Amino acid sequence: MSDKPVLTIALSKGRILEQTLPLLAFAGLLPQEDVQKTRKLMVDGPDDWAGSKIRFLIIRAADVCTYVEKGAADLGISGRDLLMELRPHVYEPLDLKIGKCRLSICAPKETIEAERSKPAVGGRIRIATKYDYLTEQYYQQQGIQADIIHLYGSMELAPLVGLADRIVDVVETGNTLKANGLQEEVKLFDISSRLIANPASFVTKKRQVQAVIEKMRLAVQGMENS
Ligand code: PRT
Ligand code: MG
Repeated sequence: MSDKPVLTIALSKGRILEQTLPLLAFAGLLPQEDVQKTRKLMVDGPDDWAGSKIRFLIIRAADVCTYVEKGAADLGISGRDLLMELRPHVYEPLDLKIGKCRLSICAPKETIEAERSKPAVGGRIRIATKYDYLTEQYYQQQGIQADIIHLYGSMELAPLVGLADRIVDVVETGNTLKANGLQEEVKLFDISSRLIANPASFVTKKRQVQAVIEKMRLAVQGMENS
């Protein structure tokens, strides 16, 4: 019988994926092939999981929000940084407690020291980031004029070559900052990855979506206690 409902779960490839797999394993929700090796973007999961057929989409972290918001996926896993920046219309029922990091304003050591002795008044500052919205919001609240320089990656380079005065980026160990002579100046938010759900799926596939949320909740608890 192939009339089982299909439940589609969007996974972020890249650094979150590795930490997602043990949670999925705990919940009995493993993909049928090695998603870290395959070049397939859509991979089957269990054929009969709480009465539905599971499939996974393996996509760029920033695209997970879009797939879930538009209903191309019923559920997904996304970093809180991206949820706050992109503000998709999705439910966020569970903190998975993986992909932990923080979103911070960082600057060269010399800049921070110089401004400690002589605070910059007025003037504009240039911030390199891929978090345009969150950066703009923060500086607006501070009453500081900020020019956002949008970059797609390796933000840490921008202050070194005079492209920007500061960066707003994710920091985990701080090693990348250190290697590039930068320091954390202000921590804006603590970040972890979240399970997200399409609001319509929440209604039309309520039983299956709830089952995934509950199993994943137990998986998070299980991982915490292990
Ligand atoms: O890298 P790519 O452009 O393909 O995609 P992406 O950056 O959107 O995805 P990915 O996989 O790099 O990140 C996905 C999610 O992982 C982010 O949205 C965060 O929620 C989470 N996360 C957790 C991180 C980090 N830790 C992290 N360390 N995302 C990025 N980093 C970067 C950080 O910006 C720094 O440049 O890793 C670098 C090293 O960090 P340190 O402090 O450990 O040196
Ligand atoms: Mg990255």
